[in-house]
Amino acid sequence: MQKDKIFQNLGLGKDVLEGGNLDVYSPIDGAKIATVKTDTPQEAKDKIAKSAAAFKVWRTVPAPRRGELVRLLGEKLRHHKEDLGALVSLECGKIYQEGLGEVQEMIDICDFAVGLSRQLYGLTIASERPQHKMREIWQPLGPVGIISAFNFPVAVWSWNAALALVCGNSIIWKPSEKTPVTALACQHLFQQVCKEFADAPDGLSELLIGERDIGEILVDDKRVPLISATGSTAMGRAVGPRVAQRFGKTILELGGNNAIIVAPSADLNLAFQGIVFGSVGTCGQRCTTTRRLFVHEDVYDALVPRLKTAYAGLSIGDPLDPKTLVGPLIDEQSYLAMEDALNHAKMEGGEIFGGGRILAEQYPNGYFVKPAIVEMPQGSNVREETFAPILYVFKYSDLDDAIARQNDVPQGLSSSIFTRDIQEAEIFTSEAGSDCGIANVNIGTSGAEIGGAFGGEKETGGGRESGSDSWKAYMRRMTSTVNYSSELPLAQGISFDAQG
Ligand code: UN1
Repeated sequence: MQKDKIFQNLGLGKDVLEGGNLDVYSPIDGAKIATVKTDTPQEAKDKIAKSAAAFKVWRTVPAPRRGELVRLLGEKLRHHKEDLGALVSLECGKIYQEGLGEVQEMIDICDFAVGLSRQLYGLTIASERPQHKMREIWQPLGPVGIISAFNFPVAVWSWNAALALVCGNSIIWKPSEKTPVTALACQHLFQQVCKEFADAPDGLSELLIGERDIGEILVDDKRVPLISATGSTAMGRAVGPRVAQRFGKTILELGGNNAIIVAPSADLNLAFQGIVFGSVGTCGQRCTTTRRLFVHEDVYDALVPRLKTAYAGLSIGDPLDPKTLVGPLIDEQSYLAMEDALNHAKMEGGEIFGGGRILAEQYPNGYFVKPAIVEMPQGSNVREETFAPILYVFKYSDLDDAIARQNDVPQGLSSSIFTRDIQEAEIFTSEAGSDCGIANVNIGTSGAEIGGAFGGEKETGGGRESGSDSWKAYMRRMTSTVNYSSELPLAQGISFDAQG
């Protein structure tokens, strides 16, 4: 699809794409695709004020009616799935199929949130006092700040936005400065939906474009009770304490160092598919990317050479070409980080297959790389996340040892085991098994559905987004006790007789 056609279909005109001060480049060929306007600190503060005012109106709209707005957003996204999917490819470099998948995640979470808008249930709790009723009421929280990364430039926003909106909150989005155009497209689509919907107050969704300083304004603002931030552990380490300092809440979705264990009884065809998609998909730039592989010694020689053959045959190139399986890295910095990590692995005794830049003549400003497999020495581990397609492979002989090594890293996002042995599968998902937020059996580490809660432990940040009861993080829990008697009994049987 042609760039101009994509912009046109998504309603992005020259007023949005030109004349600003932030150049946006496509990672495919390094071509400038837009020069967008960034917000000044004052503009950012004004937008937060607008969002706070919008919240006061939106919180009074009945939740199922709020769901109707999200339903319309889902419809709009269905209509623009191909255009937005292609824009995602163009701006962040993932292949078109994955761009479409990302928009499908947006549609799915909208559907989920519409149902949820009639299910924001609270408990009724037995009171210890006669003729008293105690219940929990879930209340809207306030403006929700959403900070998102370049690698899922639109889906992560939608997980937060759809839930926050049905919960009665306004939303303020600070996208990655590497992918502001997809954010502008989503904002435009959302505004179109709001026009068709009488109850949407002005300022219900605000967009802050800029670098770190603009993000900090959002993070520090007391009017924003919840910051949901997705990105590196370094970013989370900066954001978490700043928000805590003002007693705000956070949902942090940070780094991963995800592993797959392949047991002797595994269906190797399944394992093979899961490993290749998990390790090279989105060019190794998903937070759920498979970064480590523990293969049992009995199946090592049946699996690892096959992976190498697949890696050698991967079609790498223009992500908008349907034949391509691996697009470019986001930028030169990512390429240099990959080179560094490979050099480091070599020093540690790793044997490298693949790696290195390709297509540099055709795309002097695009950073295409061959995904790498690194066979690591006995007993070693890799504890850092490098956001690039590097799969570290370890041989194991004892499952408990493999699980212990899988867990022995600072991150705790996603994990999986391929096995047909029910004992092994159940051990892996037991309290003594994987310590991650996601633990799969016979599917890979990436590509989670939106119906489950998404997020991880340890340095992954502990937050949960999208499905299950993640919505509770976007609301304020109120405990309300109602006395319908003519007495005022005190809890715990305390006697207190005031005279007068
Ligand atoms: C991310 O990489 O930030 O499970 C999110 C997955 C996707 C989401 C990844 N559904 O791979």
